[in-house]
Amino acid sequence: MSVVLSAVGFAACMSMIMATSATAATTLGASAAEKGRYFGAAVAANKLSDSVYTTILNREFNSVTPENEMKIDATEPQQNQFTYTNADRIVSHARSRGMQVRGHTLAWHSQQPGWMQNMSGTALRNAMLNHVTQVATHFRGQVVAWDVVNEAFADGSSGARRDSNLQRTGNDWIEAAFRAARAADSGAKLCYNDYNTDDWTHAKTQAVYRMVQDFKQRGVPIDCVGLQSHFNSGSPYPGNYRTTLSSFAALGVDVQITELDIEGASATTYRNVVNDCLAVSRCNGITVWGIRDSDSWRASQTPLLFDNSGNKKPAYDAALSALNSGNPPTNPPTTPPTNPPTNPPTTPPPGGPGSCSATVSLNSWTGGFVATVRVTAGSSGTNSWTVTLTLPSGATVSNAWNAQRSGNSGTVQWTNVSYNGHIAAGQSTEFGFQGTGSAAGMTPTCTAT
Ligand code: G2I
Repeated sequence: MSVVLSAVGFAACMSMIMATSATAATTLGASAAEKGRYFGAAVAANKLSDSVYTTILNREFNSVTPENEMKIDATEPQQNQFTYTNADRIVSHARSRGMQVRGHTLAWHSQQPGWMQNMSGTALRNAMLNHVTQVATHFRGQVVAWDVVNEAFADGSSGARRDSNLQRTGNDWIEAAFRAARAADSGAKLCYNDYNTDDWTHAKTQAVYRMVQDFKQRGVPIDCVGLQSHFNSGSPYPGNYRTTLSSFAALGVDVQITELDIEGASATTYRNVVNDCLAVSRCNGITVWGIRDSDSWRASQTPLLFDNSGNKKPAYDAALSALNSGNPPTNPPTTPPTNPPTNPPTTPPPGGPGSCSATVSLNSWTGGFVATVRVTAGSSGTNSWTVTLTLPSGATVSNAWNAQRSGNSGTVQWTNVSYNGHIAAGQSTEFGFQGTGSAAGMTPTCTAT
């Protein structure tokens, strides 16, 4: 009898192992997509003819940021003469392979063409706004998120704006740039992007936080904050990084890790960064600033996930396994919830049936989207819940996590799975789904039982 039981136990165990290994994603992009996120790389147009480079790019990443090709000196080398050849090459390489594109960057004190460096006052303000308008219009519908303004705050303890010709046109230059970008491309997420804003206690981080808070309060159109996260011995990964991510997210913006590289490529630090992003539902993606170490602006620091020959480094394995073991689980969940009850409760949990509410946040790109639905219990909590959502015509759900669904288009009912039906009073849980088409404008209703 014990032999039979062991055999059954062994078979059950093996099938769990096989189920897990059969479904674990094997690339960064695929794994991130299962978590409703992207994993991207900065790409240089002149490397698209290098087959080692493009093999890794095409296999591993589902988001691309042009490293230099969308900057002001590249796109407007002479005033009012716009050149998009190299940027368009990257965009077309990415989008033809289903990768999304982050635009970088519309307004910046650096990499200005000579004509702009020599400008000031109203002429510069108007030239900057014209640049934002023209470039955002050219890439409308192709770029998921824009770094509208880059690196506008000073380093050190002042918390002040960085002095620059743009800053000298008036303190409102940043919000003017965001308004121009929104007017030109209402579909792109508009981000403020900076470095040395990773440590929550730093004056620069706090200053950017206050600006974003002010923009949200006054209705300036901002959707996201980019943390460049160039970590090295002088500016190391801080232990409070997750607090920084979640604090920005709590302002009602997405958070994106936009230019990640880590001196020495510590596997532990890469794992920590991935885990921190996965722990914050509005952290919607990570971009590494280059593919191989030799592609890095800091090549001698060997800060990336692939070595000079294109081999995966230990940091790659750490990042992938952190992505694969992160939340939310894929659909259907292949691993049990982290804290399943060891024995079924003998009496129903307190609370419920009560009321609940639901909100949807969307991460959209041309032809697709990821929706995150937050279910919040009313004052008596829930034992189970159902959310009803009507997708616009043409939108289809391709996969989902943390909820069961009744169909994949039109009006879809989502019900809790075993481990997230019980929500204590005032608390929340999240489920998500990925699909094709456009899911804009969905209004969820929630019923608690
Ligand atoms: O400096 C690292 C990054 C910091 N945040 C903003 C990013 O846009 C910035 O990227 C780097 C690129 O990785 C470099 O590739 O920006 C640098 C310029 O600020 C880029 O370097 C420039 C060189 O300075 C130029 O001499 C060169 O012509 O790259 C150009 C294209 O290869």
